[in-house]
Amino acid sequence: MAVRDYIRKRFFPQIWCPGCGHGTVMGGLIRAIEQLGLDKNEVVVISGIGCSSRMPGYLDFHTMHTLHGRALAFAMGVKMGRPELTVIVPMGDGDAAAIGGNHLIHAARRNIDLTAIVMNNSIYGMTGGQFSPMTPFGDKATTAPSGTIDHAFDLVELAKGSGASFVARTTTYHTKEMISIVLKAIEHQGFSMVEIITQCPTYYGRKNKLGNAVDMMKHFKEGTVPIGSKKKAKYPQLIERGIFVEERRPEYSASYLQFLKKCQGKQSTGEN
Ligand SMILES: Cc1ncc(C[n+]2csc(CCOP(=O)(O)OP(=O)(O)O)c2C)c(N)n1
Ligand code: SF4
Repeated sequence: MAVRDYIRKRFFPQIWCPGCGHGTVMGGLIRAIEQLGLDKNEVVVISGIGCSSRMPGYLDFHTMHTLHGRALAFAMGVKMGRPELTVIVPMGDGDAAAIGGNHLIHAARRNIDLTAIVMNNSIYGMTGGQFSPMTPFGDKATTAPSGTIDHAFDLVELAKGSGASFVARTTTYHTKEMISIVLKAIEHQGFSMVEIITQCPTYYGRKNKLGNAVDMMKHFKEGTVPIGSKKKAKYPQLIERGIFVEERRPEYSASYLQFLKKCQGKQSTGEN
């Protein structure tokens, strides 16, 4: 199938600004699903609210557009009810790390088989450029005209520390790497968190004088290195990309089914 076969053309043109990275992420996700050969009926894409969260509207799978920050809670309900489905959750950095931060850490702790794709553009795009928990210290936003005094999360470390069994980071510049990482994340049986560093030229780029979308993507090229690169030792400010964690651990929806069977067995034998 071609990329257009996975798109709901009736909802085009899409809402994203020219140069926004969210479309590149959507293209990467479609290519990963296509390469995996998944049937459209097997895939559910669930989002909250935000520019990034508009994605399910354009994708021709089973989709849900829910509440800001709560996508993982809805996704967990779907996965528990229909564990055979592949559930993918596109999120913004505000959606995932601010209002939805609690859902993120607990989904990771439980190791439920969901794929969280966090589009980190370092800002709240949809609501006009407020700073998010991923805005770097000192950077500007509409709510921090002189620079934020908050320190940003390292989303990879947060997911690792919370128990996610697949944790990765890539950028919208590194599209081939993005497709291969998203594909592995979907294949992985357990909670996967993929941070994709992406550009919001309209707010974060403009407020911080980072140039246009191409300039911002050049920055992703120059400011990141593959995990284990020697350059990182010399220039510690470089951000690492790649797969940080890939481990097999008991998956939550499967453990729950096993637990149910065990309880039902006890009931039929009259055990407590
Ligand atoms: C409960 C609730 N609080 C706040 C909002 C307003 N709101 C909508 S989207 C958004 C932030 C979006 O930023 P992010 O999640 O980073 O995604 P982006 O738009 O940058 O892709 C906010 C605060 C809302 N819709 N619901
Ligand atoms: S405001 Fe930013 S995040 Fe939202 S569509 Fe425009 S460029 Fe993308």
